[in-house]
Amino acid sequence: PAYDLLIRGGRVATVSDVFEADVAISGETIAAIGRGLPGARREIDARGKLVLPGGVDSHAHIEQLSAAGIVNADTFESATVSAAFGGTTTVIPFAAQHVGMKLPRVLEDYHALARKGAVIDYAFHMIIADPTKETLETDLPALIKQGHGSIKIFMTYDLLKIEDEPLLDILLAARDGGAMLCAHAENHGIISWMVKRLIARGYTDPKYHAISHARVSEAEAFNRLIGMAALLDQPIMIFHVSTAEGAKVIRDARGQGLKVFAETCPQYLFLTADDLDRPGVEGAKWMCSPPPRRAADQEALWQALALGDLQTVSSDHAPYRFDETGKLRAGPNPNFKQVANGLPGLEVRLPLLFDAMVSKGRLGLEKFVELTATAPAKIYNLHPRKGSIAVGADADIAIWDPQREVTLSDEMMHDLAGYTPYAGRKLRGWPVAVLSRGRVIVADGKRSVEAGSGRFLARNGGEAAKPTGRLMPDMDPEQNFGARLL
Ligand code: DUC
Ligand code: ZN
Ligand code: ZN
Ligand code: ZN
Repeated sequence: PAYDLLIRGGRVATVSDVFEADVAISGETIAAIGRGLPGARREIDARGKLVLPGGVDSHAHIEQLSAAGIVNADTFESATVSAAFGGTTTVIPFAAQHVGMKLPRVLEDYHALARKGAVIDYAFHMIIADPTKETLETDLPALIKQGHGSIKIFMTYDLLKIEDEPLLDILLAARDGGAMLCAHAENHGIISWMVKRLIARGYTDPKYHAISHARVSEAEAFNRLIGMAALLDQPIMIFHVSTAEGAKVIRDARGQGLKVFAETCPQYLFLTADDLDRPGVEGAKWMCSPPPRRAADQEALWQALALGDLQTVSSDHAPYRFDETGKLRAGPNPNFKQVANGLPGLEVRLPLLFDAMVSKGRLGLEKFVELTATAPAKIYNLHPRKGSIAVGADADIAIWDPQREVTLSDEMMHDLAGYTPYAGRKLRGWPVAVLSRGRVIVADGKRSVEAGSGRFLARNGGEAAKPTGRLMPDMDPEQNFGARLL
């Protein structure tokens, strides 16, 4: 036979087209796309189904040690299996440095965990929490060259936050190495002040977590980060945009020609702060940072996705069990400040978006493919190997039944959080078979892939991480009395 596998008669979707075609696979890659392709050793009948690129989830916390010393609920195996069940075939989790840790060792440790457990392909963002001279001048350049083309920093969290001056050092190191700089951008002082005031006045329930992350803390930090990145002409990716004002800051920056990319997440499109308003401590299941906001923000974020101000929707998967090992680690009645932040979401990201975008028709199938696969693959320099159905690309494919109706429940999830924030929602459209590099890894609700078969994807920063070449006057020798600063 001409091919190893043929996906016959489905509707194929890319960012620009939807068309009926057979997709032929030889080995690990797509060998041909066309009508009436010749036989293969094996066929999958995809008539009535959609043949989509597997999702690329560019923001997920997996088996990650938090600064407070809690490891989240998943292993690389459970997290990537859950991703696969939801149609995602590439993930970019974090290799997280904490203060005092050497970055090369951090990367070795996360590589070892992923090598052992991952069932889909992966890259890493390197979290920098301790920007020493050694980290920035020796370790980081070497690690970027080894295929880690993106860095992440936090502007908040007591043990992780990077102040303005070291942030400039990190932006410069990213620029010198050609890496993307991703950021959790919230104003730390505003949040700390609000937390203390709320708790001192007895407002300790989970819902006050949403109030503590005052809306302005997001727009303020976006502005500050964008200003610093612009000073150095360094491209940035702003993670998890949650407010209308935050989206506007990004739109304005892009309007000025700055290389600012941004993502949002399903929790900001499908949840609001009211979801945290439940009896007792139950609302802790919906606590993440930034918090879900209001219906008007959801609308603003959809609009920003439609206009291209935001380019991707990632999960920010950060699973903690609702028990004494996770959310309730401080005891059965914690105040909101004592509850670990994060939601499980690797598995439901695509089905939630498919239901909203394709089944209910908001923005449509091509935009779904773009936001969930092609755009993140391009921004993080995994394209054309990942993120699209194209000849020569890895055969990472999700076959969707657009009519399958599923009611989400805690029990059906494959991650180890033990719950989904979306339980009870009825969705139409579900991935019924998922392939990674030509291997069927999930079909008809069954896993058929062994732990550790996912591969590391080495990449440099690529096109998205290249500076624009337009210098601010302060940094331009022709306009700053000849000073060479970059
Ligand atoms: N926010 C979360 O909700 N979880 C993980 C990390 C973060 O910043
Ligand atoms: Zn490495
Ligand atoms: Zn974050
Ligand atoms: Zn995150």
